[in-house]
Amino acid sequence: MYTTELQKVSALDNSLSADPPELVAAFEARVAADAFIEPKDWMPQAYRRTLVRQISQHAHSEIVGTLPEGNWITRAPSLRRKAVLLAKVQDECGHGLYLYCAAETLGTSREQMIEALHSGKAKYSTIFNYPTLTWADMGAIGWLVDGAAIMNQVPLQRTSYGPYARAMVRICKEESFHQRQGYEIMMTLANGSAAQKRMAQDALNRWWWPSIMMFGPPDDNSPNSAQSMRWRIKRESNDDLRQRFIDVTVPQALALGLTLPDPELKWNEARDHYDYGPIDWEEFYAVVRGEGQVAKERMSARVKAWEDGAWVREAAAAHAVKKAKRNAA
Ligand code: FAQ
Repeated sequence: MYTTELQKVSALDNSLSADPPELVAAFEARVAADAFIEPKDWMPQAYRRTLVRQISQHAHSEIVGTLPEGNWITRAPSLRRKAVLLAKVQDECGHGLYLYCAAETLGTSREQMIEALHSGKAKYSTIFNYPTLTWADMGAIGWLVDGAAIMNQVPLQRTSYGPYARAMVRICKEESFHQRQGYEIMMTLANGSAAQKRMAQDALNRWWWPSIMMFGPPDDNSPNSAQSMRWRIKRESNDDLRQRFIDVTVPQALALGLTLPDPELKWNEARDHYDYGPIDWEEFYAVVRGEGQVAKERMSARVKAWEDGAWVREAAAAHAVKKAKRNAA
């Protein structure tokens, strides 16, 4: 019922040829005052569209992001590691659900968002199109991928759309546990046998650059950034977050006794930051276009899960109808 009302609001928005200037001015004043915009508040159509795009992509990333790790649940090296990995994957499913719910408050149904993912219209993070080859990849994903996700998501706790900001508070708490469990796996391997240390180094070599790319294109080539920053959807730029991630993560790698696969990485006293080598943006855009190493497998796994789960959705819907009838009687 809630969604239906919001869908009406959304339909009304779409029927307007332009946003009324007085409503736009009031909206912008609220954003400038750092007030949250809530689902039933008036908002420009483009703000709504940008939020649905970003939040649904974020939700899809959480769900698709369970696949590389799911691959290792049955092969975790101990019962403790298996239980921890299972809990992490379960958290990520939960993150996806909070985020789909936040996007639904904007008048877009879960089915529409999932259809957009499966038909290739909606994106998900490039990082999940790389294969997980060894157990050390579970360490590297937790440490680097969750580490990058936290760096990006902490500012989103102050994003201007209330339901998204509130979802991010809980997600960030769980992501920091994920980051630590990844680092702990890396610590164990880096302090283990020579073969284990080699495995940790190999995982770092493969995951470093894709993690750096997660923050998105450079600021001067990021078409959505300027407007999203003005609307306070994004609070910090792609490059600033990327730099912060590198500055925090390099000392962690050094503490593990591992080396980073970037010969140009060097502390710059004058800038008070690490300098880093050129990023292969060709690779990034190819993965965004769907040419990632395991992109096809990822999407076919999601489509199969959706199709296999059809009977569960039908049963839940039939149960809801039965329950509503019983309540009405
Ligand atoms: N992958 O103009 P911008 C996680 C697209 S969660 C794919 O800079 P924007 C948890 C972008 O969509 C990870 N596409 O765009 C976990 C746009 O295309 P569009 C996900 C990308 O939106 C851990 C175009 O390029 N996190 O990891 C990527 O202002 C471990 C131009 O880019 C979020 O989604 C990319 N990496 O900034 C789970 C956080 N980067 O849409 C399991 C929320 C850019 O116009 C295991 N999202 N593109 O067709 C954001 O903060 C932003 O959307 C950015 C991109 C920063 C990702």
